[in-house]
Amino acid sequence: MAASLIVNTLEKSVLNPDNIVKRKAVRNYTNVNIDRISYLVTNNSYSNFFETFLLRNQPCILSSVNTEAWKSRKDWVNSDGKPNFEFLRKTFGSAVGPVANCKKEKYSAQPKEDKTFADFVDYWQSYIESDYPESMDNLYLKDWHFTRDFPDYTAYETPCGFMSDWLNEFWDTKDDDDYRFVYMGPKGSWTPFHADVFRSFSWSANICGRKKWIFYPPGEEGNLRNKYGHLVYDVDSAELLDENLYPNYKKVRSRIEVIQEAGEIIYVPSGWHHQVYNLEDTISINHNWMNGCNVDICWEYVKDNLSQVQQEIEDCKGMDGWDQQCQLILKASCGIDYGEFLQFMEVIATNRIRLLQVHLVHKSRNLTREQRQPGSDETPSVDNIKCLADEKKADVSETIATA
Ligand SMILES: O=C(O)CCC(=O)C(=O)O
Ligand SMILES: [Fe+2]
Repeated sequence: MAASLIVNTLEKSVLNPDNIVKRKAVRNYTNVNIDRISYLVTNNSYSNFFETFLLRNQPCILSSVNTEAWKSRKDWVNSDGKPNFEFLRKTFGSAVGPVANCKKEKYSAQPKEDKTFADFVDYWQSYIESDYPESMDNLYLKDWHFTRDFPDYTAYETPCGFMSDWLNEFWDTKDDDDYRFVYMGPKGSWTPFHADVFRSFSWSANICGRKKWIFYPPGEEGNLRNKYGHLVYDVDSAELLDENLYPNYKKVRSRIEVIQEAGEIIYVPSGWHHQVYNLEDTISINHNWMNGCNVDICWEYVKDNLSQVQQEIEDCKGMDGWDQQCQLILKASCGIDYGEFLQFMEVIATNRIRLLQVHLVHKSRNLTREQRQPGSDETPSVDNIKCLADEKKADVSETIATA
């Protein structure tokens, strides 16, 4: 399908510019300061969470009450709050995950290589036993697709506020990827400055250990680029003070630091750039996710990326297959192309239309026979009922709220 047709189809749907304007109106980052990262003791109602944090795109921390029943918080952690290495090695040792070297930088990223989990645990224990020496690498197991590797081990329950997750719902239908991760790293491991994939939301729960998060509200990242337009790798590095290299650094208005304790969950809104340090040996569960509250931000991001790609290869615009080439580069650089984004929207829309149909059939069943419209009492298909059963209650209220 031609790119312009895909854009039209997308923008007439949930990406309708009128709705985007309405959503933008409630996002206000100008008054954010450290005191405004809300702390929620118990997860309040979905609609409250939806209005206050998802729609407004504002961060918050949920207390450890929200994770205390999780199996991972019992099985993976010793009574002294340290990782239970014996249990972890015995149960998950054969799995393979990407391990980053936090003391190295290559092409503005920490170089990564795959390791078995058993090897990673061996390294981690010897690093602790040697008292984290300067001479040893600091290795960080990151973006490990734990749920994909151990689908029957229910390590955690997704908290209610994060359940409307279009991204994982879509990728589960494709059966080849997901955005559910486990991170494990020793004291001193860290994640360089970034915003999340496609500008999705993320949530991150500490199973044990503590993290320090540094946030910059959307827009501030422009002041953290060097004169060549490259985002700073480490927001704590002295190079930012070089006015010649970072001419806009002095314009930064808002930097928010917060410590996340064991058991707490942090919600990272769309497009908020952040840098993260493990202050102790730390294990966390992280999801990336997207829904009607941030899909416009993600779509804008994909569109901006395409424009950049088009500019970069503008000199060969006349060539056959130029559009397709741009889409290929987009997929490689951004993780998704226009065709896949459209497919994503179609799957999500179809699931929600089914939900609404079932909802209407149920509603009509509650009407008296005389009140019913002709044809409104047809039995929902097995497919519809299955879909309703699969969907969380949270999604119904969101569908109605964003429709
Ligand atoms: O915990 C980390 O090291 C990084 C986590 C992160 O960037 C995220 O959850 O978005
Ligand atoms: Fe992140």
